[in-house]
Amino acid sequence: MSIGFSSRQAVEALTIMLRSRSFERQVEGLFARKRMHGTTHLAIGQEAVHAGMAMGLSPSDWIVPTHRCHGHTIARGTDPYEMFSEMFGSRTGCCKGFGGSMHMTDVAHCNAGSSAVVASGVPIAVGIALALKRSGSKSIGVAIFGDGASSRGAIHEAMNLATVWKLPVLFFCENNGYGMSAPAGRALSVPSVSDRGPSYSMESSSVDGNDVEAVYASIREACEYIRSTSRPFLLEAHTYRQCGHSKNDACVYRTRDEERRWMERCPIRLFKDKMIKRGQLDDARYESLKRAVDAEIAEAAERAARDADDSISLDEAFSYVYAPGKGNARLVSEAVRARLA
Ligand SMILES: Cc1ncc(C[n+]2csc(CCOP(=O)(O)OP(=O)(O)O)c2C)c(N)n1
Repeated sequence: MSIGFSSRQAVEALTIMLRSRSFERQVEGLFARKRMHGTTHLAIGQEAVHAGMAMGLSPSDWIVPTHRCHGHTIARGTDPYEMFSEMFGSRTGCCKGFGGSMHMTDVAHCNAGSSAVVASGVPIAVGIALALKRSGSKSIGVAIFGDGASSRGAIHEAMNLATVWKLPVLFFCENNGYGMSAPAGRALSVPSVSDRGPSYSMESSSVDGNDVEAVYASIREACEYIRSTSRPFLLEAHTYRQCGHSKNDACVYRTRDEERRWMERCPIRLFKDKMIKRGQLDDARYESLKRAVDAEIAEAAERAARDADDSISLDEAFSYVYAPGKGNARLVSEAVRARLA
């Protein structure tokens, strides 16, 4: 199924993609200037997946992203200031500065949180789907994972259980061609991750992950199926990360020629050209939209950098982790505190 966005939807999709790209460029700069520390996984080139998914889901569907989570988090509606603050380790971060780049949760936007442990979010999304089903909700759980993660055991257990228990979960594979330096073609037992659907009696399909309208349409179609049958669906989006796996990756495992070919299919450029051709955009409007987005994101980054020294104490952190008045929790917290002292 393919659809053409209305002008309003097209501007929304373009804006989400530009915000995702702009956020990643800011992070790249902050790391390069040694203003931000640790590591980070950027998703430059995967923006059509972020926008197509955010627009295709209902706001009450629960997503569980991966370590490469900034784009999905921003697309879902999380405040970029809270995301930058999270990466600076500040109290104003979306996880009070304790999660960092790879662990961003935002319950208000039905984002159950990402994790550094590859594939660990997939069983969590299945658990969320079980809870939603039992509560009579029409919302679904969305497990986002990469081609590399697709070979981990937890995913196979989760897919099997989701089919056996008929759970409303979307398994969404963001296949960017590589798991770190391992090409998907050498790590997978099947040509495409979606080929695995039938072995779980699960409907599945794949989509061009650099075409935002196609991603949106596939998500809508999959969600309709899941909501009407309470069965899981496996959707695979083929895309490409234009950047390295994490910071300081010289990408020696792939050729410059391959990168060039994918750059020509940059999702933002593809969609911008499509909009211009349809009369939904012109160059001046594009430039002013981009300028506005870049200014908004830069302002959020600057504000977060100014507040960066304001981190919470261990005591305060424990007050969020453990509910007050629970004797055992108190003991655990004392023990952890003693170990860290
Ligand atoms: C359980 C586990 N094994 C290994 C790693 C190291 N690791 C971090 S990212 C990554 C590759 C994941 O590839 P993929 O699932 O395709 O996602 P992508 O990074 O391409 O978005 C690996 C192996 C990890 N974080 N967790």
